Amino acid sequence: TIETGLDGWLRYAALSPALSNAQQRYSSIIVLDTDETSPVYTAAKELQDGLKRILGQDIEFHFQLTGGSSSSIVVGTLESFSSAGGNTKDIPELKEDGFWLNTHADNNCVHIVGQNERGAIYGAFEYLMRLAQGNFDPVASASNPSAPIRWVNQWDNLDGSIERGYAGPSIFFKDGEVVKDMTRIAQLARLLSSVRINAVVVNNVNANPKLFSESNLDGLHRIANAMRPWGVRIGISLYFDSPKEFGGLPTSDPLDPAVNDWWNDITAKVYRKVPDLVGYTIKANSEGQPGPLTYNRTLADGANMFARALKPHGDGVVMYRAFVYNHHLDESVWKHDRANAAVDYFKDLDGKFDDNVIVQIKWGPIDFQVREPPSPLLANLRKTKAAIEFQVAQEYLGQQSHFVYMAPLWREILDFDMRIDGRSSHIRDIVSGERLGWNRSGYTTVLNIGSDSTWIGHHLSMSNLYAYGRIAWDPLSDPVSVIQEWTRLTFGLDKTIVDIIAKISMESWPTYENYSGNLGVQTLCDIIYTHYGPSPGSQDGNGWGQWTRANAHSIGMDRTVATGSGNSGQYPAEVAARYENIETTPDNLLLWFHHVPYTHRLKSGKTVIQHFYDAHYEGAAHAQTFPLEWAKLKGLIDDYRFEQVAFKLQYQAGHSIVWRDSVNYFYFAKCAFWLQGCLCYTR
Ligand code: GCW
Repeated sequence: TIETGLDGWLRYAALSPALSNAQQRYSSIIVLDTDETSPVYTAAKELQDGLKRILGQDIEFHFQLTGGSSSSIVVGTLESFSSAGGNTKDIPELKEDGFWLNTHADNNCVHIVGQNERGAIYGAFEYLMRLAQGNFDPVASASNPSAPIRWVNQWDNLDGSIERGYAGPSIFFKDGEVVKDMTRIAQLARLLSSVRINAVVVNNVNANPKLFSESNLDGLHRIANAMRPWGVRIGISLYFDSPKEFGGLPTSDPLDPAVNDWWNDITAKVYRKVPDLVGYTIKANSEGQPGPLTYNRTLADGANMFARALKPHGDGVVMYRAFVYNHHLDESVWKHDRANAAVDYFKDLDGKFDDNVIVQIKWGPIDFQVREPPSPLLANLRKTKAAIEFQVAQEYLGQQSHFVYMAPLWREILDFDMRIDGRSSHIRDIVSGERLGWNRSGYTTVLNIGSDSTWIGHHLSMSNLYAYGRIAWDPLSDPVSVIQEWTRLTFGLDKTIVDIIAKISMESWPTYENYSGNLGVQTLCDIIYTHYGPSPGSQDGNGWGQWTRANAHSIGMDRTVATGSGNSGQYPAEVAARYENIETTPDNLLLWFHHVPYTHRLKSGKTVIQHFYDAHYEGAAHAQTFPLEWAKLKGLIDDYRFEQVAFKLQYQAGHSIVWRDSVNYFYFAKCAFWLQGCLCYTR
């Protein structure tokens, strides 16, 4: 059979006889739930299927735990396990979604016990994924999530297109409607569940109110039903002006009682179809979207309106996006700075949001660039809870035509210490809720799964989805171990495969940064529309505010308090001081925070312009090694995926040269005359 990629990392490839014979034979799977739609039942079916594929064992189901059950795999929730007489005394405290896995329980049994149903399925996947890697080491331990919110956001449009999607049409929508066939949706839920992602927001944040049509509400019901057995809940993105444009009201003013009634009614309708809706995601007053500011109300007024509509129905939350900024900024004003927007808009509203509102903050102040400092808003909300937004979609990182493994980038952000009030404040501890005592916060990511059999457009890019799940669960997950695990599960256990894929992956981000945009200048791609391919000239001279302020002599955004936009001052004191001072700003963020002559010397001793030239040559040269490394895997993995990845890496190698030459020529042309002048002068 052809390995299409559809199973992702859940291939459950058969272990070699030497390995599988070393493993014990199981007598039965004991599932402590008879409801066939429950994640516990799904977990048991997954165990049955997985053990057949990995170990070649045919194992039957039973529903009762009896004293004599030996060599069984028992799967249940803490509640069902203890009421069936299971021994819970060794199980430490489990948090929501956590699980206990004991592979050497009494009578040669394996115990998989979830704090809830999701925990049970997570535990089952954990066990299967260990076996699939040939790992039979005994384990008796609990695993708990760092944060309760571990979501993904699809940017799917009702017409079936996907904003920033690079893997074919939507699996959720087609021609204005939810699709009929739920096969791919259930398959996606399986993949998400295996990496402990607990919710999907199914439609684009640039939302369409026609999502509320009767047939689409029925469609949401079908999607939720298809995903629920895997423990994955759904949420939806809302269009702020729906009352006006869909409901026929004269206004969408969040303080208008008729508008509130409208949202309350529609929310009740949604809950009738999706009783476990996880919540709403809101993009408002952002990039032309209407929002509360349109009606002279505060962002909190807007968010709270949705929060109150959700409140009577359960634990649903409003994920209110902090991506609010003016996209008609005037670059001629030195102090204008899009990076200031999130703090400017949200800081003073801290504490004014209802308890079930979470502010969803992109990890950097601008927009998923190849390098940014962390968003200062992550250190400016105390009482209002937050979630960090990552982007598995490689919008600015080569759009799945290039491969960039993002776990190291995410770790760098999560490991960053904001020093709130002069105390240790790693971003991972802020978003987990620990640092500021929040009870509901966490992670989300933009995801651009499509109907392509690779799911995401590039087999290797699926590692980013896997890594996202791992990191949201445990932000201390090691990017190298994560890619190694993913590789074993996705391509095979052979050490050469694991070493080569880990090597390419770990080198991919620095390489891309070198040939796309270094020193914190951002990804020098086309800014106006595609966000793909080199176009350094497009950064400036428009209202989007992703500027470099490059002229013939100098380059970079002056974000200092002393002479610039004051952005460095949005960080807590210690961090602010570090970025305010050019000496203590790391070179990789130099042009993010400072405007300097091209002849400015870096800590390496090189000038900025020389670094640009050299880095682009080094980056492009390094990208040439990827297809060569990959070629060593011929015959070690299946031909189908081998060829597809080989093609992509070859393309990337070629395109990196286009990047190199476009960027270098652009800056050479921009400053060559001036530089020549400098040289003559110094001579
Ligand atoms: O990065 C920009 C994207 C838009 C996107 C927006 C957002 C969904 O280019 O395509 O719109 O961010 O995050 O809202």
